[in-house]
Amino acid sequence: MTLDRLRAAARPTADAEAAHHRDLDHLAEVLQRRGLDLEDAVRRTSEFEVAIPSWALGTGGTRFGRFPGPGEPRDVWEKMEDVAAVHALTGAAPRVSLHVPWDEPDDPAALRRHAEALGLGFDAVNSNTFQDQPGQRHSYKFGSLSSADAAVRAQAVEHIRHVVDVGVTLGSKAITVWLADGTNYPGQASLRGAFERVLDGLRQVYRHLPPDWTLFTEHKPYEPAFYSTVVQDWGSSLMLAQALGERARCLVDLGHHLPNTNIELVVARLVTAGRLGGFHFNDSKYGDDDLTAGSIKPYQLFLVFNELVDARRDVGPSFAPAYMIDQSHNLKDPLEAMVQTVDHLQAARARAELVRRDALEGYQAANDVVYAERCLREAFETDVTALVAEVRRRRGGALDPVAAFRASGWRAFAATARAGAGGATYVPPQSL
Ligand SMILES: [Mn+2]
Repeated sequence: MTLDRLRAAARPTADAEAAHHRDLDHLAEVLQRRGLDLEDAVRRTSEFEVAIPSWALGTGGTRFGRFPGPGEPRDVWEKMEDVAAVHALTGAAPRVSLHVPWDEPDDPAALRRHAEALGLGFDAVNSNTFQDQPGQRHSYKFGSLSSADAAVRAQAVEHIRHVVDVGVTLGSKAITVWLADGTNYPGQASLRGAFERVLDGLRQVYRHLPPDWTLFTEHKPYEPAFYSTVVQDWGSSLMLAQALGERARCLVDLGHHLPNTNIELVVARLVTAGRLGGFHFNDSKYGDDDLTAGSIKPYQLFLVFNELVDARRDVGPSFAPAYMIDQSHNLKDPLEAMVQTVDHLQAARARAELVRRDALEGYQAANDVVYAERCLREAFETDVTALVAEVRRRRGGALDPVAAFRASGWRAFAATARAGAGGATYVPPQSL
């Protein structure tokens, strides 16, 4: 599959480019009045990159059904092409977050060469101890690392270590462990015992990590367990990270919180603890909906990025969480959804870069509630369309990446090139 058609579609017409520069000049003037420098904001926003999950390039589904579209990638090799497409259009998605075993390659070294030829690298790899795989000896029905059965726990440790080994060959530097472990009924398991068994299992995984690797623990309050989840909140995740060691960090999945949770506060706490590892970006209305990041609660996404930009300023360049996407695209074309997501994330980052932080500190010191809030609203309400388009333009992407994707005819081309294998090769679960 050629990327040339995307790059050609990404090149703006003379009229579009002229209009873009007029918009950019206007924004520069608006920012100048606030004492902000457009060039500075463009440069800082350009630092943002996000990894694309291998499991969200085909249509997802719910427990009720799945409605795949034409031209979806048939295997992990074609998924790399789709990630390269997202990167070609946005200039901000140069890495893949691979799921094992869903997207485990027969030859990881060959997959790495394939990715590199497409200009891609690998972010955190993801293990799976929440499903039984064909031929698997022991079932995870009653948990994996938390299981009461030592043989089940040993199998789970072995699997996660294997995922690390695959990741080493791919050039990844981190593993994300999300555990479905939990119970549906009071009394089903010891709440303390289950946690201690998980910690013990993660210690065995941690000992297997190469010295330059990081282990991310991902919390989730409920689903599939409906009474108790072992790593149910950021406090449990932090306890694990602190018990394991310096290279264990907490991963925040935006959809893994109960309604109305103040997620930016969770982020701030983890920054203070020095244990913010990374993100799974998505959005939700009710539960772990895995909708497009910024589609439901854009102000929340901005406030999360506000904490990140603030932390970057205080901590310095060593503050570098792993930014990843975790979504399920049930209705949208998965590639359009992914491109739209990267755009939303870049826009949230750009807005956070426009917060006048010195002024905000002054308002906070003076207990000026209204002006402190106005300071954030001013940045949030700024139209950053031209700013983000400029970031993309300088990185070889499109001014309007979704429009460029449609204009390229990629999907119709893929439908022909990828015909005959029955669409996607697996049915991803609604969420993880
Ligand atoms: Mn996740």
